[in-house]
Amino acid sequence: MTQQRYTITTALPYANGPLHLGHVAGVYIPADIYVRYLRAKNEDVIFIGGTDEHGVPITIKAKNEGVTPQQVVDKYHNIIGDSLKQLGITLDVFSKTTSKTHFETASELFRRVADEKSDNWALTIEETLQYYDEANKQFLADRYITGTCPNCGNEKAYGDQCEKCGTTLNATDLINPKSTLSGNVPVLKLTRHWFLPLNQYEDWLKTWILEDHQDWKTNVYGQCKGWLEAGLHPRAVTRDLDWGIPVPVEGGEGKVLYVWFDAPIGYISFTKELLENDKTRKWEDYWKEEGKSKLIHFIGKDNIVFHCIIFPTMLKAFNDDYILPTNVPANEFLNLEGEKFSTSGNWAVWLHEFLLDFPDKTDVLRYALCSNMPETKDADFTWKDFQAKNNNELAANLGNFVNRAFVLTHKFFNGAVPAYSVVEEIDANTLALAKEFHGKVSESLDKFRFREALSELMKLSNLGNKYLADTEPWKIKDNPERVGTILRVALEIAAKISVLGSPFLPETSKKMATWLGVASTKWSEAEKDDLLTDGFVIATPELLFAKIEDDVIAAQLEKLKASKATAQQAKSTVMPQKENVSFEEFSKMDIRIGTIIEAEKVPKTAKLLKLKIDTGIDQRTVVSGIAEYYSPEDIIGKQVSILVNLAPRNIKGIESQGMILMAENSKGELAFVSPVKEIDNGGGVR
Ligand code: B3M
Ligand code: ZN
Repeated sequence: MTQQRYTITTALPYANGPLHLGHVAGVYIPADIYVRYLRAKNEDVIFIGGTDEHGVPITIKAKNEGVTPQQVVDKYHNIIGDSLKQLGITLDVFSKTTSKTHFETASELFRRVADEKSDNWALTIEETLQYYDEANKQFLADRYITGTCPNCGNEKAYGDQCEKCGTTLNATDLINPKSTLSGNVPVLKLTRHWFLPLNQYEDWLKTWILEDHQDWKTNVYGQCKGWLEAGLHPRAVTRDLDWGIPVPVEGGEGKVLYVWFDAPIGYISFTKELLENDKTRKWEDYWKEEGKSKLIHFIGKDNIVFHCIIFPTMLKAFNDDYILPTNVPANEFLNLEGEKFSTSGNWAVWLHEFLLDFPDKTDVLRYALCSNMPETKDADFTWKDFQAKNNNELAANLGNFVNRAFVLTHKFFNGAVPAYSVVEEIDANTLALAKEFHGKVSESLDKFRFREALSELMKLSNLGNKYLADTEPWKIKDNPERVGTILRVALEIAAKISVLGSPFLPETSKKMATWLGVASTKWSEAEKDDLLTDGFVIATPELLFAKIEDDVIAAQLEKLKASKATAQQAKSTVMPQKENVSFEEFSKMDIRIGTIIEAEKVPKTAKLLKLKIDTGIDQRTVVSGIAEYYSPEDIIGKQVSILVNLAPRNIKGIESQGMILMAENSKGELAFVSPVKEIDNGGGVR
């Protein structure tokens, strides 16, 4: 059979943080299962991945951490790449959009469509009004502007989106816009940008997607339909920003390619890097029509418009015989314990941390995420469910079946694979049923129905368990031929599982194949009834899946809650800066150092202390809400700061003549603001 060629891509995550299980379930697990399946079928596949290293998310992270964007992306590129490798994601290349080849490829393709004199000229130029921060002398990317959402009133909406109600916004939609760089109100200023005129491609896109690709997943097709029916508009493909690939044509000074223009081109650049020194294959085989490669993008739902509408339009506009995606099996989102994953809120299970805590449970994670993949709607990862999947499904079903077949073979035949003798009806039926799973799993995988495919695999294991329960070989006396046939059927089922399970549970499958002496794990082998060799001595069985105890799960839940609490605290510690005051306004406040000479509780109150302070000017009474933090006997003699010209106030019937200054931490606890060396009472604070 001739090989089909495939170009399989995984979304390029921004290199501004590590991967969490949401990324893994939505993109990498399905892509890797699919690729392993294709390779087992002997197809010609390249599997492309890498990190997206441009765009505002990176510059914001750099700014927050006080490092350069390059430092940010280098750090996370490595963390992400290492964790994917450890999870067994078999990418052929894992590159980055800051690579030289990518820089050149993206620049060249931009030039190709931006050159007014060329036949491939496709972009338009428009002058638009954009928010500008006069203090920082720069145009503001949407993420650098916050304001009130016109839809829901959220005061912290961004210039491109309100994260509270989910509405997509234009920066100019925001009420009371503010620059996050200076805090100032930005002004509108003219700027020039290159646009991809999506509207000109609308009719073509409608035919290509709505008519020719009705086979796409309904969630993907539906989103595309929505976009196309709403009508497409020209979309800017350049930005005023100093991090990215510089616009490589005249008039582009100070501007960079929009990150969503350069990032998908990364798939092409990375293919070039992969095949750079390959003697037999060239990158064009996988990207140009003549290679007849099927292009499949694995992504999450928030990237659908970019991969189904914008990138195909770009490929078309390049006018150079590029292939278009055959399918874009995008997934919905995975939630965590009922809430959305949140990087800033630290509500996440990070892949690299999972791998540290459970280094030998990569297959279990793959299983848990695949059986709960957000294929058609959002799904939820819970630690309890992870434990249940391991204990009740992998250990109790699959592990148990394999273990029983192995133990019995060792008990009755010293581990040698028994030959078939008389095949009774139940054996023949079971073998016939088992044979069907090759087709069933394949069919589900061909349709990108990964959950269904995995559940078929588990049904094969059920079949094995049921067969042993029905035939009860351990009860058969004086009929070794009968026991032999039964165990042979059971072992053949295990062998089939090792082949059909290899895309899902690669480590487990490999172990099983080795233990059983399965010579070839090519996909077509699973159609046979005799994958095994008579007399081959199978390995002494080890436990395939160890149970996960309750305390391990409880510890993970604790960790999750604790990290969320830390994130909340970090967020709430720092109050936003108040409005500016003039020096005159500040100087009106008369703050002095004084010494506490008397202190007592204010009766019938929990928080108040009545203090007598020697202010250097006089001795006066001040009521202060500090009783939860200081007891009267401990503070006599302490020096404190006091605002002496605060108008006297009556508190619980006592005239309070001034205010003691207190510092407050994130928990709301108070502490005196005292001089670090003794100052004469009456000394001024300025
Ligand atoms: N970096 C957005 C994301 O991480 C973007 C994907 C690019 S794929 C070419 O979801
Ligand atoms: Zn809103």
